[in-house]
Amino acid sequence: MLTIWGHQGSPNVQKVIWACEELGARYVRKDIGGAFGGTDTPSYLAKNPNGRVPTIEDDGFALWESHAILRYLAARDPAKRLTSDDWQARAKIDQWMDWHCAHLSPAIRSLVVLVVKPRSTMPTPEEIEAARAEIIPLLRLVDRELEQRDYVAGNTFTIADIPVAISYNLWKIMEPACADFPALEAWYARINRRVAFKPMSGQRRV
Ligand SMILES: N[C@@H](CCC(=O)N[C@@H](CS)C(=O)NCC(=O)O)C(=O)O
Repeated sequence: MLTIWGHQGSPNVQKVIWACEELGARYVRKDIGGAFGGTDTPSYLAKNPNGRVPTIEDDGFALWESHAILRYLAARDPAKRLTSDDWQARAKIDQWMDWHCAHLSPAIRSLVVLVVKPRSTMPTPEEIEAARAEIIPLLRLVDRELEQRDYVAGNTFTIADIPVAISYNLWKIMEPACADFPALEAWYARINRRVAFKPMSGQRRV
């Protein structure tokens, strides 16, 4: 039985829950991190010395970093439903997951920090605009790519769609009126039809 360590308000934990649900993997989830605390205990740090969530444990094998976990879950699935055996197709999946980590995720996080996370001072309109200006070209890039295919890394749903959808969901929570990305919106409608995504799209905590 797989254990997921991490509270479900965390976007990085949501990625892992979503992949498990897609794969029908049996798991238990243990609340830790955020308001639950507990990530600084010796027993948790022994599993994840980075002291963040998520971490998974699979028959005594501990793994952290949400994208490493997604790759692990996809590789462990005998039918490889969320990845590919073709090395070039898999490289494309990796490319988008790395792009998400390096570019989209930090840009979205800058806006989350300004408009969602509790702060002692109000963000200025200039700060918000600067954060939006980092995000919009990245979303436009994905929008252009999705004009050419149905999913982020190809014509089937893969683990590359998961982080991008979790980030786009956050963007839509923060910017409900901004829907200037037709191909991205069409993809997001396809994503929303996935039963495993429904609980994630309802998440309002960040
Ligand atoms: N790169 C890591 C980031 C992990 C991370 O920063 N997780 C956040 C939650 S989204 C965290 O642990 N924050 C501290 C906490 O929730 O206690 C990953 O993708 O797993």
